[in-house]
Amino acid sequence: MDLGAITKYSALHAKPNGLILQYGTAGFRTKAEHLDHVMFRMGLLAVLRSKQTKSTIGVMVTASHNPEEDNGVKLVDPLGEMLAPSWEEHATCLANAEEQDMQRVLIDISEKEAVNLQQDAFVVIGRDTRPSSEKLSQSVIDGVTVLGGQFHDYGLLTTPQLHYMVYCRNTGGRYGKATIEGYYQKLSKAFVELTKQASCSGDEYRSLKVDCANGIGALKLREMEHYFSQGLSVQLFNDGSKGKLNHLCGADFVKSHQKPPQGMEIKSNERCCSFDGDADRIVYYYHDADGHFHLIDGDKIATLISSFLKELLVEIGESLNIGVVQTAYANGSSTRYLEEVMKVPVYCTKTGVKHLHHKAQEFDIGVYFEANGHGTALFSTAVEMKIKQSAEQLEDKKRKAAKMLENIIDLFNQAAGDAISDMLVIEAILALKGLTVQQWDALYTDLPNRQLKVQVADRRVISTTNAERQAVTPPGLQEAINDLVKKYKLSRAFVRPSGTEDVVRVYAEADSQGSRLVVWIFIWPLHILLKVFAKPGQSTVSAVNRESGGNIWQLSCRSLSHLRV
Ligand code: 16G
Ligand code: MG
Repeated sequence: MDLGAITKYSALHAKPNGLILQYGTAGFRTKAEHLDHVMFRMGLLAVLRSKQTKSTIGVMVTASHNPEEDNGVKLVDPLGEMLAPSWEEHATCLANAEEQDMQRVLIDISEKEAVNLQQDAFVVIGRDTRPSSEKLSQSVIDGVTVLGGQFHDYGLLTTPQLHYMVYCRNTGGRYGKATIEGYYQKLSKAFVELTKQASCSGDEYRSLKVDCANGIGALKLREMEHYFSQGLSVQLFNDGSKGKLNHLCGADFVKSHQKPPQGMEIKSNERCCSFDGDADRIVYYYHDADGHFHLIDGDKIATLISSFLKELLVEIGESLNIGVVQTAYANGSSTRYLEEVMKVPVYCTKTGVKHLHHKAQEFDIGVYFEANGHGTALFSTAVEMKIKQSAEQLEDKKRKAAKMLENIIDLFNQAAGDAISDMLVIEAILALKGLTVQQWDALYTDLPNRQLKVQVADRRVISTTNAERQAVTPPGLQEAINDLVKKYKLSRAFVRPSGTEDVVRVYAEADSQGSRLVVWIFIWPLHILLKVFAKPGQSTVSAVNRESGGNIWQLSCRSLSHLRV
């Protein structure tokens, strides 16, 4: 390690005074102008991680669904996975080190992780379309080169495409070719093969409106569309030609506002979907004949996919273990449908892709989705081999199902949830099953639900357990939530500190007999409870009444009294 060079170049990427950042759920994220030093230092860290794992490491410059002015960075581990937790701590430590401590911190990390500094290092870099991304990715490259690492800059890529490249490079090309062309060809070939087998291939199955959040998804989908146009025609909206990234559009906007994006004309019963700013999330939606908006989120996507996979396994005659992984945000109706109707086991993990991904790896086939649209399916190596053999050996009908499964496996991006790949999987399944978007939506009815964010003095006073479904501290908070929840049918509520913003999130759902307003009335006392518990020493009900001007608690209890169990 040339410590002199590191000091010299680090000074050119100086850390703003007093700035403390944390490697959160999906890396570092903040205003772009505060990130130059973080990028340089993540270039350094990627080299150390690459030397330690003797593998290619990825660095993605993006802030996903955040406003255009923000940016962020995350490291991608050898199998396309999120960075290991112990290295997240090193990332935080390195990002926050004062200039004079940089050398010591780098040496500390190398010693703790037994990094062989003589080992070669290779880093691949991708970036989204934010105006700040190009310069910031150059700072990553500065960091990589100063530590003697080799690199390949892919330039503009979706986040899941970078995960795919890392996975391909570390598996000797077995997963696919580590080029953008290789990605397009692998997915499109599988998709076209699948849709060829669909008996219903009328126009309504072949066209889809896509809101690209004015982000990288538009660019990449446009490059890719002619590869799969035999099976699907896509009409792109919010393609970045005029609107601002993630502004009033994209998967996050549609999911959290439960309304369509701006800039998209929707006729009744037309199938539409939205990507987020870095194209690793997708949600679907449509307007019914009465003009009502229907959102089809990650939960319903997981249901469609896992049902289809299960049906194929039955046809092939294989009894493999298939599991679905969700988070606390999954709508109670989806969990009930999967467990009781589909008879598929469901597991719950903490929020954040890495938690779901790791859980899903425990199954022969693990399908994971967050309600917000992050997700994919993972297949164990043994399953992939078995299905390949079956596709060659079995008799006709079974062979057809095995061939289908083989193509579906190829169509998923198993390195990370991927809006483009998920979109093609969904389109293929709908075409093969002859399902309209309304029929898909009708699998079950979501319980009305609401989410709020609450600003408290220190969100760390809230800690949780049981996959974030129960509050451990402050004492008494969970009991107060329990008291509230047990008054309403099929109700569930939880609070958790956000991993990406300085807020606490509150979620509530209840069978409110069609009235979404009721859930609002249910969630407000939770909001106030949080504020109260953040200031210990007050009696709950009196403090809630005081904070709410004396009537929210009463109002909520009265309005919901007819629903009490
Ligand atoms: C990040 C996570 C996402 C999670 C969200 C929750 C990844 C790639 N992304 O966007 O999975 O749902 O954060 O944020 O892991 P929160 O902790 O602020 O609620
Ligand atoms: Mg994203």
